[in-house]
Amino acid sequence: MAGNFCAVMESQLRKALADLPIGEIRYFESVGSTNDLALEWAAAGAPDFSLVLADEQTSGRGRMNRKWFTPPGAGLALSLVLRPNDFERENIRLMTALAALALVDALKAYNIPAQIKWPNDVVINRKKTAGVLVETAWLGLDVEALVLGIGVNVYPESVPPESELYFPATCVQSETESQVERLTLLCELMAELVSWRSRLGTDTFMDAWQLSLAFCGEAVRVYGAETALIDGVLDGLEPDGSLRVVANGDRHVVHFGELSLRPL
Ligand code: BT5
Repeated sequence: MAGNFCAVMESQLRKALADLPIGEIRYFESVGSTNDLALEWAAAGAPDFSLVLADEQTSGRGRMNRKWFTPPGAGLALSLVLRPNDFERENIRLMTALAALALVDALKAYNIPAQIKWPNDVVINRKKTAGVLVETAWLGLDVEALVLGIGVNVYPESVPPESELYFPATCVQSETESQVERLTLLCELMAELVSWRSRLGTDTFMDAWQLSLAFCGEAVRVYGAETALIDGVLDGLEPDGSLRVVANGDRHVVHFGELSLRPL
């Protein structure tokens, strides 16, 4: 497996996460993308809820092959291998929300009112702090594994220069008075992931997602490669997690994976 493996950190992680029902753990000082390693590991039989964590990513990626910036010592870059049950297999579109909701809840420990910028970003005070990238490993026509990639800006060095951003960004440490430790935040995030996974798609899950939605009731612009640009008011979530936007009195339902969103 590629990457610069670090056994000391891996055993620290194992201890810190010992109380959680998770699979195996692999830690690297520097990798291309943790999602790539997790996809390879999934194909090689990684057990459910196995974790790949890296201090630095040299080719971290976002959706549509956009870049995700992960310099050393500054953020969290992790990918989880999930072996989906039947419900999860049929509701892959909820997995991005699972990761986002887990982080929103983990940040409550720091008194941070984080929100979800549909579909895959976590924002604090309207600035992007984290992104989620879910990828799928197929076996024939079946989903063999899901890889849940999560990048979190923890310290200021993790925030890319403004010139490289389409949307303002921040980091967890800049938004709280508390001292943030990456290992502690990781443990809190993992605990929330375990907890929200068991409630995936329930009313509690959908309500929490709706409540965490950023820019609700505000004028937004929704755009996507195959979808006409919509200027309207963000109205909320549909029961299946699609986004509802009202424009000139018409309701538009925007499905997953198609679009981005930004306030006007
Ligand atoms: C995302 O994509 O936000 C998903 C990011 C997922 C990253 C994780 S890290 C662990 C795992 N391994 C990977 O290789 N990826 C996952 P998207 O919505 O397409 O946003 C990408 C855009 O966000 C870029 O085009 C930049 O404009 C901006 N960006 C890049 N790095 C950023 C950062 N650290 N903080 C804020 N914005 C960033």
